[in-house]
Amino acid sequence: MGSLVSAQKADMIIPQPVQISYPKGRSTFSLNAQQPIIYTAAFEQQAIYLQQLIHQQTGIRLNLSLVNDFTNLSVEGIYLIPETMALQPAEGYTIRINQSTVKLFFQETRGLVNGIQSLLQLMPIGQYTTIPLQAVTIEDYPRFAYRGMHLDVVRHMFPVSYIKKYIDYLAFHKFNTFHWHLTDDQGWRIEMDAYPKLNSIGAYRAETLIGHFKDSPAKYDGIRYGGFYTKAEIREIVNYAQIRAINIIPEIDIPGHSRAAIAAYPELSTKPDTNWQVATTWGMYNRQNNVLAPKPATFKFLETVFDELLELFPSPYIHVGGDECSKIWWKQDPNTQAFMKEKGLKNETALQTYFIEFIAKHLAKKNRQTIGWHEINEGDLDTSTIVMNWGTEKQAIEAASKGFSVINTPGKPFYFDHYQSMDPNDSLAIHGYNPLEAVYQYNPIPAAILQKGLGHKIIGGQANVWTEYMGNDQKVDYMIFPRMTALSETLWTPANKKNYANFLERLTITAIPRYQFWNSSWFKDYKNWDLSKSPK
Ligand code: TNX
Repeated sequence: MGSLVSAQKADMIIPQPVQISYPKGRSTFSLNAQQPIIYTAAFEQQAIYLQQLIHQQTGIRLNLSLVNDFTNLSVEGIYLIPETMALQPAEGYTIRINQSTVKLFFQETRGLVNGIQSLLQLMPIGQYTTIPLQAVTIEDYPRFAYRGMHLDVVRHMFPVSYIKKYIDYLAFHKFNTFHWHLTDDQGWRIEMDAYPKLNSIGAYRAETLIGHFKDSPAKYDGIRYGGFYTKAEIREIVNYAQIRAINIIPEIDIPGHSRAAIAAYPELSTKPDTNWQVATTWGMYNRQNNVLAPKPATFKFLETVFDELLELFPSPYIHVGGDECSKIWWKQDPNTQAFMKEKGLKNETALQTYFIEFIAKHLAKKNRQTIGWHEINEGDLDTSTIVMNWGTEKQAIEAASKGFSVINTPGKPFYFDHYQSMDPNDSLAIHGYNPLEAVYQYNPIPAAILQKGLGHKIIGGQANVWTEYMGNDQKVDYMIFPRMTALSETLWTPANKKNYANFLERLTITAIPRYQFWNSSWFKDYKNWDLSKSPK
């Protein structure tokens, strides 16, 4: 048990805060187990969360002290103080440390959780009895309102314990959104009562591709693969995320990427007589019929399935996918053509818009807003839907110019399924080169959007983690770290405060010891792969 330790400097916090100031003189607060965490009833869960994290990280177990108000500040301890007046922008917090108190001010749970992360970064990792915290004032709030990480649990599935760990990664990095990709061609991963075959059939594939999907001949492992999250598990995860102020946006991907649903209920497809299977390979676009057919049974299916989803997820936003919906299957199907004629839909793009608007209207009735991948605005879509751009700046500019709010997740550089090195021996990835520095330097608001005065249309950004080539948790960790840490700063820190060299120092001092503490993998060779290397 060591008790001699130097305070971690606030300058080492990641993502970099808006403002840090040190008072004159050199006072410190000595944290020890005699001091309580002092909180009001509304924030009890976060007080317990802080207590647990300090204990895990330092060995010091603080007591909890519930108060009605903060008229008495004479006790030495950590005060969690909600403010009634809006002193900082949304999700902001202020930390004030002097020799007798640590005060964390906030307006909402998210601000408190963000402040907790900074406070923990002022403490070392290890076993201690006393920790000196240098007197400091930190005033902080995010640059973007939407700061997300996505995870595909279809191509490969991960245990509930890992989903929780992933949510902890998000909280540490001051993200506020977990985008959970729950259905796709290769599996349906969420329990559904009204359509049980989505689970008994749709949740399992006969086998999985080995190697890259462009390899020829294609090789398969011959092992049945799958599973799904039960409603009880999902409730547990949603609750876990709520304590950490992480909103979970669930995605059910329609009208394309629907092979798993079609394998379970072929009557929803354009070819009900075909013996459809859950997909066993990757990259289905245009290669296989994976689209829902427009017919009454399908629209009933969509309403029912999304209603079950809404019962589980309190999120104000629901993701309906909408990406890579191949139009050829609708073109070839006489019944679909008859439906289009009847509804006056001039082409298949208009039919895609019809699908998205059908479900968006249904969700709006239940006070939820729809998000879809950028292809949803190929036609003439109502701008109340939020566009998630996975293309280039071009698609972001197009959507913002049309009046959509945009979440920017450009393939370059926010796809963490792409390579982060050009080392031919690097672990298999889909393609590309998105090194750490590219993630750090990317401005989520493209210059052309700023020039048009549409900067406010970019509500934030996100990295997407498609798991075709990530068979287990360690591989996911390897692909997201340290890029996720860079992304956190890209989305949080004011653009004029960012500095890559300084980031790398904080990465080494603050973030990497956390990866180790969490027992997580990461890509260690990040310093050798930067923007000066040219892509393959
Ligand atoms: C395209 S990005 C997809 C995913 C794949 C990904 C691989 C998007 C909305 N759709 O289904 O996993 O490429 O990078």
